[in-house]
Amino acid sequence: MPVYVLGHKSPDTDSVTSAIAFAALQKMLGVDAVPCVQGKLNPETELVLKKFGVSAPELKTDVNGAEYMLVDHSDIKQAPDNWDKGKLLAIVDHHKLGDITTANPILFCAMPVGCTGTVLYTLYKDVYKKSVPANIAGLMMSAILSDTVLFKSATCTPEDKKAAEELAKIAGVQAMMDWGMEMAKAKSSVEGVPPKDLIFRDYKDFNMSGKTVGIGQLELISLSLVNNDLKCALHDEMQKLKVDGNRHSVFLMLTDIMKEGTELMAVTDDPGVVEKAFGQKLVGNVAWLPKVMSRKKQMVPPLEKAFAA
Ligand SMILES: [Mn+2]
Repeated sequence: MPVYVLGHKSPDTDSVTSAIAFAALQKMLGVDAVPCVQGKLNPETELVLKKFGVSAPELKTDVNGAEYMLVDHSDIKQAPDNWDKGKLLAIVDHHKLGDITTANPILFCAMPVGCTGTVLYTLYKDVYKKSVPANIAGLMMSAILSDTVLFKSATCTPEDKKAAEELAKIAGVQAMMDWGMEMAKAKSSVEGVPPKDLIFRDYKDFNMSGKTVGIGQLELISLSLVNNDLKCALHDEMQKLKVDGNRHSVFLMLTDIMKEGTELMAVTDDPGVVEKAFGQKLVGNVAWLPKVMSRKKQMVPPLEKAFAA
């Protein structure tokens, strides 16, 4: 019976490439591991897989009765359906500890670094003493560039930079930062993409003091890529999403990776939470948050605090 390796819902580059890289490591250890994704790939991830000649993992959103491993999350809201009706064998992650629990002992490896790819590099190199295949190294390096926003994010650690540089050598990539800019451009593409798909490109639901809070993020090389018409369309979709999922709030971070800040769009039952969390009032459903680039480190913790207050 295969063991499925899955990243989170609304997969980003780290979730997809970490499923591939961890499945490859498990295969080296004799496990019949199959990498999977829980949703459509974003344009950046597609570009990354193409560059390193790796095919897209199969789609799987339900683990009922299956053996499986998780990468890049440990939150129930981001996990596959029926996570509690399958057998979870391992978690490799770099987020805050989520609410998934197990009846049996599992392999659990989480580190406070900027990317699951960095954790996996440690597993390959230091724990299992395996060399990383060149194409897998390319995927892991790309994930680090993506998750750390070219090493600019508040989540980036020296370990991430070191891992990316070593992986670039293994992958034979000379101009790592040029490749990072190419990826950022692909990540920024909004033209012709339905607004709903843009919201779900990098989207996560959170449980904050018993309330469902959705936070999407679009990383852009320029905020000007999202014009007013598109903003209105995004706002309409956010409203629908809020009603459909019985959510308390839906936020969309429009993150300008060059200016290093986020324009936060909000649809919420309580606009006061934004002011409580960030000290900024919403003006026409938006607020500019200077220096905020990381959902994990700069959005979720202050919002959680505001919701708990
Ligand atoms: Mn990640």
